Amino acid sequence: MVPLRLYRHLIPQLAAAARSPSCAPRPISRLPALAMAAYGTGACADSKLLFRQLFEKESSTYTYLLADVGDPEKPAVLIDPVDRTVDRDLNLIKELGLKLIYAMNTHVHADHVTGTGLIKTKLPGAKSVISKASGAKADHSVEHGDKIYFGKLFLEVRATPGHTAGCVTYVTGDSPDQPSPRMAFTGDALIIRACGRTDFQRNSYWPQIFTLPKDTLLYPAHDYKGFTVTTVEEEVAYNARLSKDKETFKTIMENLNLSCPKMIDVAVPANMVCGFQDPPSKAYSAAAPYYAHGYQDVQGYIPVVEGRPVRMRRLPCCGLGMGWFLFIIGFFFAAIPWYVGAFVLICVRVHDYREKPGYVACTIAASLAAIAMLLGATKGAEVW
Ligand SMILES: N[C@@H](CCC(=O)N[C@@H](CS)C(=O)NCC(=O)O)C(=O)O
Ligand SMILES: [Fe+2]
Repeated sequence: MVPLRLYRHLIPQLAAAARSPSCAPRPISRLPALAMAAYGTGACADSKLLFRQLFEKESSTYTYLLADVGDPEKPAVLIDPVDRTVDRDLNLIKELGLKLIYAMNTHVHADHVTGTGLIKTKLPGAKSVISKASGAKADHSVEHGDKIYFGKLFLEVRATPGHTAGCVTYVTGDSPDQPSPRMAFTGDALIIRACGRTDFQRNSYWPQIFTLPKDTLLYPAHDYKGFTVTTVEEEVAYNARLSKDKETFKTIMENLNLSCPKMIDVAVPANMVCGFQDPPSKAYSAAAPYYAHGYQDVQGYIPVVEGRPVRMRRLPCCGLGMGWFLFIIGFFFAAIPWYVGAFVLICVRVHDYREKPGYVACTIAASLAAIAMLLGATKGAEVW
C-alpha cells in the first residue's frame, strides 16, 4: 500500500510571517501561500484570547470556543461542536458578540454527530474544517503544518494519527503575541491519563504531543472521569497508556475490550460529510469498513497497532431488524407487536437509521388496526 505522506515541516519563513506586525488577516495558510482572502476590516489591534470550555454530557464531549477579542470583529473558532448543543454554543457566541468563522473537527467522531453541519445551516458564513487525511468532506481540508488564523491568533495543525488515521491536534502558536503557555486541542489523540482507542483503523504511536513544551495545556475532546485540562509534563509522568514503551502500549491498547460506541452507525456516515447537512450519498453496506484504512507515514510516528475495521453492526432478528420483526409477527399476535413498534418509534430514540422503516411500518399498521377497531370492522373476526 502506498503510504500517504502528510508531514510538512514548519519552515522558518512561516513562523516569521506569523510574528510579523502585518495586520492582513490570514484565515488558513498553507505552504507556501500566505496571502489568503480577507474576512475582516484589516484594522490593527493587539490579540487577546477569549477561551471557553463547553461540555456535552451524553457523549462526554468537550467543545472549545476561542476568539481574538482584541480584533474589532472578534473572530472565533469552535473546535469539536456536537449537534445536540449547537444552539447553546451559537447563543453563547451571539451573547459574547463574536463572529464564528470556523467550525472545526479534530477527527471523524464515532460516538456523536458533529455540530458543524448544523452550524453551517444556521450561520452560513461559518466554514467547516477537518483534516484531509480523514477523507471527510468539509469546506477546508487541512494538513500537518497548516495554520488556521482567527484575527491575529492562529492554531497550527499537527497530524496525530492513532485513534483514527485522520486525527489532528490544533496547537496555539509559539510567537510572543500568541497565548502563553501554549494550548493544544488533542481530540482523542490524548485523553487525560489515557488516549483514544486504537481499534478503528491501522494506527500509529504519537509521541509528538509530548514534544510540545512541558507547560503546554492539553485539552482533550472527551473526559469520562471529570478532568478538564492537563499539561504535557503531567501526562509524560502519569499517562497510563502514552507514557509506556511501544510494546507495553501495544499490549494495553489491544486489550482494552471496549464496546462499539452506541452511535457509531449514525455518527460516522454523518461525520464523513461534516461540513454539510446533506445525508450521506449511499448507505454503508455491512461489508464496507467505516474508515478508509492505511498508515499515514508521518515523520516521528511509529506504527504499532493493527486496528480492526469497525463494521456495521448486524441487525437483530437474523439481520431483519427489530422493527420489521415486530411488523411480521404483528399479523399473528392480534396486532400487539405493532403497538410495541409504534411505541418504540415515538418514545424511544432509535439510533440505527436502518431500523426506522420497520418501526414506521409497525406504526402505520397499528394506526390502521386502531381505526379498524373503532369502526367495528374486526367484530366478525371474533365469531368462529
Ligand atoms: N461508551 C461510549 C464510547 C466510548 C468510546 O469508545 N470513546 C472513544 C472516543 S470516541 C475512546 O477512544 N475511548 C477511550 C477509552 O474509553 O478508553 C459510547 O457508546 O458512545
Ligand atoms: Fe473519537
